[in-house]
Amino acid sequence: MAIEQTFVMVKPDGVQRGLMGEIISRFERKGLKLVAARLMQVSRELAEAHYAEHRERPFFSELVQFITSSPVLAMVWEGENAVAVARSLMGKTNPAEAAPGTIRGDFGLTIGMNVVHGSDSPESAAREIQLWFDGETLRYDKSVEVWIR
Ligand code: DAT
Ligand code: MG
Repeated sequence: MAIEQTFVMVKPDGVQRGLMGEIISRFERKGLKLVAARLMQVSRELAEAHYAEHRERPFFSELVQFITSSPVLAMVWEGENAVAVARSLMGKTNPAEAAPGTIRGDFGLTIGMNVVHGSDSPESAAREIQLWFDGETLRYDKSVEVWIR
């Protein structure tokens, strides 16, 4: 296993519903470290680039419309196996199928508004961190890290 970084976003529904603190708290308690964060209004250009792999899917325009409809909280979280760990905290894509105890399982209802995004692989994470943060993250030590290994 290696220290990884992953891109996580609280989507417009999560921000509007006041779930930012709850979601940040879950990643913090898990032991991941926040190394970049920005509350931002997403441009159509950025939304289309972020979801480029879904360009041909029937829900693409709805997805871009949703992500650009209201601010999102874009973040980078770091830690051992961070990509897979973040995905497991989030739960399945469709909140109706996501297990209780996961973010989508606890707070989502439909696939159209599933509260959070997380990179699906280390390669996607690298691409998304470059796209959203120009690859810039903070490097700092937390004394508690010796207890999270
Ligand atoms: P994930 O966000 O879990 O990585 P994905 O990459 O397959 O899932 O899809 C990206 C987003 O697109 C997803 O979070 C919600 C939306 N989406 C996926 N499948 C959909 C569908 N069948 N109908 C509507 N929206 C969908
Ligand atoms: Mg995805």
